[in-house]
Amino acid sequence: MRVDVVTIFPEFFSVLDVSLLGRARRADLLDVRVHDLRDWTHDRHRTVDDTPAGGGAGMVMKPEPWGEALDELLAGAEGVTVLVPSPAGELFRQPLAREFATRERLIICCGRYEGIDQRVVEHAETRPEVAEVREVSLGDYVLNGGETAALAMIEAIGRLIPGVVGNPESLVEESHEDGLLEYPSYTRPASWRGFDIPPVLLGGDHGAVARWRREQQEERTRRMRPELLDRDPEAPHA
Ligand code: 6GU
Repeated sequence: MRVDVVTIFPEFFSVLDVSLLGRARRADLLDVRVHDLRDWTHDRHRTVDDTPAGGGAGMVMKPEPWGEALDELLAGAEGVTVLVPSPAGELFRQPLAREFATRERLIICCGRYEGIDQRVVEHAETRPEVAEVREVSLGDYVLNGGETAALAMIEAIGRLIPGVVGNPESLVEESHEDGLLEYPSYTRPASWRGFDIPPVLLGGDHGAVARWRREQQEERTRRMRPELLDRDPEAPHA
């Protein structure tokens, strides 16, 4: 998979050199290319923002540099998914990560300030190289820009690409893969500071372990995230 990131803070993405995703990039499983939006400006100050039409606080990212960035990154491409991180987008959840992990090419447009001129999205939707434009939010809180959200999305998507996570079985028994939260995990020692590993996990009865884990998943989900129990786990926007 190739991922192009357009941002005014390319340094933000240096963390993609480390850990699992760094290894995946060096193994050519994941081709992440980070671009500075200001490279597509033409004025001396490399201006990327302007005041909002209609008035109001803050600044809005100008459409022209974004249009030129997309012109260049889309040249000769087809079937590209354009992601625009935004607190006003659809919620990014595990089913969306799974969907985007099947794509050959992603372009992530990281906005700052009050966001990007909406016509950038509208125009991108008309481009023949673009399969879809998705405005996506991490959750109901506000970040200063799309960069942190883009990193989270790249990690959630990237780890689902075959070969990125060493043991694919570890992808199955995880929070949100079956619509429930994960069961709690333990390792040695059996007793630590007066706290014991639940005895069923040490008894060797695999059926009993599986039943206990399922109960724990349901109990934890009811306690932490009761709204998940009423939802179709395959429905990304339910
Ligand atoms: Cl994707 N962007 C911003 N700026 N804030 C957010 C977000 C995205 N998701 C949650 N908060």
